[in-house]
Amino acid sequence: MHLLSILPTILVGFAPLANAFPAAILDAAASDPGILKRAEEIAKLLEKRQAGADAATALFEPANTFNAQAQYVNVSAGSGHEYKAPGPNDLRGPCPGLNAFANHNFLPHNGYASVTQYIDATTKVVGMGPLLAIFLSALGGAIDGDILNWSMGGTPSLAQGGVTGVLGNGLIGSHNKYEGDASPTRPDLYQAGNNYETVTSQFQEMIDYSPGGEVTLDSLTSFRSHRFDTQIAQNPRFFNGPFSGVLVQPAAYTFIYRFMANHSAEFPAGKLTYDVVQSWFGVQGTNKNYNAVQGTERIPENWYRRAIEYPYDTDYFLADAVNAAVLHPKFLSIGGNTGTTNSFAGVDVKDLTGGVYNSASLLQGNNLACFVYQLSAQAKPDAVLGVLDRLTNAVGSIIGALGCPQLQAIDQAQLQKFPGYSQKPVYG
Ligand code: HEM
Ligand SMILES: *[C@@H]1O[C@H](CO)[C@@H](O)[C@H](O)[C@H]1NC(C)=O
Ligand SMILES: *[C@@H]1O[C@H](CO)[C@@H](O)[C@H](O)[C@H]1NC(C)=O
Ligand SMILES: CC(=O)N[C@H]1CO[C@H](CO)[C@@H](O)[C@@H]1O
Repeated sequence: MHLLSILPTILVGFAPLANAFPAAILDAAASDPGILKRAEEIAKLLEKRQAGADAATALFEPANTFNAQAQYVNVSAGSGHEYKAPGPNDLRGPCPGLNAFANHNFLPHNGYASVTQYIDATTKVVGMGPLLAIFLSALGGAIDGDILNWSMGGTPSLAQGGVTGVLGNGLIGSHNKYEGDASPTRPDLYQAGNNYETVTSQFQEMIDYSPGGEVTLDSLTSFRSHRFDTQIAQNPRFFNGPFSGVLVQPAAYTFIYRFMANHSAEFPAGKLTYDVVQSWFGVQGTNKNYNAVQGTERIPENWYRRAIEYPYDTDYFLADAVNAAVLHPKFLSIGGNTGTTNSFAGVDVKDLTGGVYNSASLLQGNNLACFVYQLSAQAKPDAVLGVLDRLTNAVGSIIGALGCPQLQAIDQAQLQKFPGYSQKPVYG
């Protein structure tokens, strides 16, 4: 039973999203026989899934839907959401989506926002599904901030962070917890000394992997495979973490197409031209002469978000992540280089999880989803118990619905031999 699969259907018209907590949604879904039947149908379809990075599109966006008025995101002069470049004290970081939101006043311009603000902005501006939005936003608060608020860049100043005194180190300081290696356009922390600046040559490579004027989910998946191999070949401390690698890395690639593509009646599932992706990434110039200007991520004028009926929620995202892993099984190899280039060694998932999962079973049923959610809850083992309620609730409800096997803890010792894991980051 894949209950999460049908949530987007029942969530149409559900408002306000910020108050939509998973437990309530799941209870409603679980008691409706029609919905259970639909969940079974979707589970069967998923089993028959064809290889192909975008195989999930037909499944999760079954009808061609486009509503110009509802999907238009007005960022023109006078809209209140016109572009404004960040000033020297504004926080920006490794996430182009969040940077752009702050540049357009969909999030506070200083880059420090509350969990609720992140949930609102991601669901409204780009159509992230509520479960994914709650999960990612609450996790940001747990890992990077003071639970309620967190920075999309580095450590906030006291003036930005207010009175709590616990500010967190933001997304920039979340290496191996949230932020990880082999990102699309950002460098690896221990190779380049920063993990957030857009590297022009990596952006150019993404375009080169996407011939025909368009960036697609397939082209992004091939590009990801290339980035993965490149970092193994170039970064002696490359590390593919259990959460940052297995869950966040696919998001960094699929979000580009799923959230940045422009939508129209002709292309209801989205079309991502070079100029649109260029704007979102804050890149100037033209193909072969690009120039990334840090912090200038911008939502294009005349841009239409994904269909209201088809939010990109956890089930859709996980189907994309699994499809990518079916094409490139290495994406699920947890481990890293051992201090020299091309020395990648994987850990045995069985050892890591005390035998609860193994690498073959990760691709079966809901196991991959169970695994990453369970790991996310451990991302901050040093946090005071009890203060993580919001995250624990979000994760707990999702795991409950998936029927996950019990995972008590992961064996961190398995990861210590990788310098990219054991090295303490400069910040964070
Ligand atoms: C609360 C929601 C979100 C959180 C917590 C979040 C967090 C992150 C983090 C930690 C990274 C770094 C991952 C890495 O090391 O590769 C990242 C990268 C990225 N994010 Fe987000 N993000 C969120 C929403 C979004 C949205 C709405 C979009 C699209 C509009 C987006 C697009 C991206 C992309 C494309 C990257 C990869 C950047 C690159 O390396 O080229 N994210 N995000
Ligand atoms: C966008 O906002 C501007 C400023 O408020 C307004 O003049 C314009 O009509 C809006 N565009 C659309 C298509 O609603
Ligand atoms: C989005 O698509 C519509 C319809 O084709 C088009 O008019 C609009 O200019 C496109 N927007 C961008 C930013 O390319
Ligand atoms: C400094 C700051 O923005 N603090 C906020 C943290 O989040 C809570 C809950 O949303 C807000 O009330 C605070 O203003």
